[in-house]
Amino acid sequence: MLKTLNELENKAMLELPGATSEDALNELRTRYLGRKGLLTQMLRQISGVIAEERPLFGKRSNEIKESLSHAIDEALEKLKASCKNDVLLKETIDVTLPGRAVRLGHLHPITRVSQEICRIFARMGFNVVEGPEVETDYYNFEALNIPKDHPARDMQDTFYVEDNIVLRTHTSPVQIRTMEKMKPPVRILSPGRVYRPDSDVSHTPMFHQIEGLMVDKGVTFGDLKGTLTYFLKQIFGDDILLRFRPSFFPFTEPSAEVDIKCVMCGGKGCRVCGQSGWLEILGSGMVDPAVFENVGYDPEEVTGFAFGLGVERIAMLKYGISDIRLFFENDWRFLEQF
Ligand code: 2NL
Repeated sequence: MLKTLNELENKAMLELPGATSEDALNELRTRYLGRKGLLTQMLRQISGVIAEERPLFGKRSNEIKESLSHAIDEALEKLKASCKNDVLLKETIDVTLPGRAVRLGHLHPITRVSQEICRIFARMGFNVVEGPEVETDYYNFEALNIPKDHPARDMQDTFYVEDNIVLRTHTSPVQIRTMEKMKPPVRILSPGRVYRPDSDVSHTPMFHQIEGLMVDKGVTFGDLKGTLTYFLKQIFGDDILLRFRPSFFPFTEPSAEVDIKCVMCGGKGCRVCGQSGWLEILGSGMVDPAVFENVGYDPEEVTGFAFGLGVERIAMLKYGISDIRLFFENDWRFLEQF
């Protein structure tokens, strides 16, 4: 019987190196040491062992149980340690590798130019105000002295939402609303989206406009010229040549359009300036007394100047872009150049 016991131990120890997984080791333990295991079964046969050998048989059984159990525990420990090692090796990070650069975005060129314009006027004390893009007929036309039969009010030139509701065609309504709310002096700038049913290389149905307004006692046409000259030199450079050309707007009297010497051809005449050598940059004028009456200002007491410009047009001339639609396609190859 003792011989069988020793053979069982040898067999188990020989099997041990072959059990290379946690499951296999647990299976081995159950098969030998479990309640119905081989060693347990042998112990049950102790009655068949001659009385003199029984103590030794019992002692050996316990020794085998101890040593086998210990050997399996050890193998399990080793297995766990090597698994952990495998994971660590697999998940090793090479901290010396160069990092992956994050592609940085930036503001849209129209936003940049708009902010640049606002900053120039902010330095002269103009405050930025905003207002609704859907307007009433009154704020968009009537208050600005634009007569009922004016072509700008046609269905062809204005997006009508309802009978008396339009998408604003300029940001002047913001100035009207501001004047209604506050007394002079007023020095404001109103940037924003405006809408007109136009579409070609230099027109999109939505574009960005900035209007400015200054009202106080004693504001003159000289103030208008000085302010706009300073602005245009800041935007296009000190060497720019400009001219004030008489014009007409229903909301200003007198009115003037401001041109700069063509930045493309230097005044020789080219496609961009239509061979004239000059580029129209903005419209301006002294606020018409009728507009002051509409907002409750006394035209005998205060005067003011106003102007309006298209942001896309300024950006096109500043960067030499010939198709306005590029600003709205948002093609990365175009945008990343700014
Ligand atoms: C243009 C240039 C302009 C104004 C806008 C204005 C606003 C008020 C009163 C008087 Cl509240 N004027 N804005 C003035 C002159 C020109 O825009 O080319 N518009 C068609």
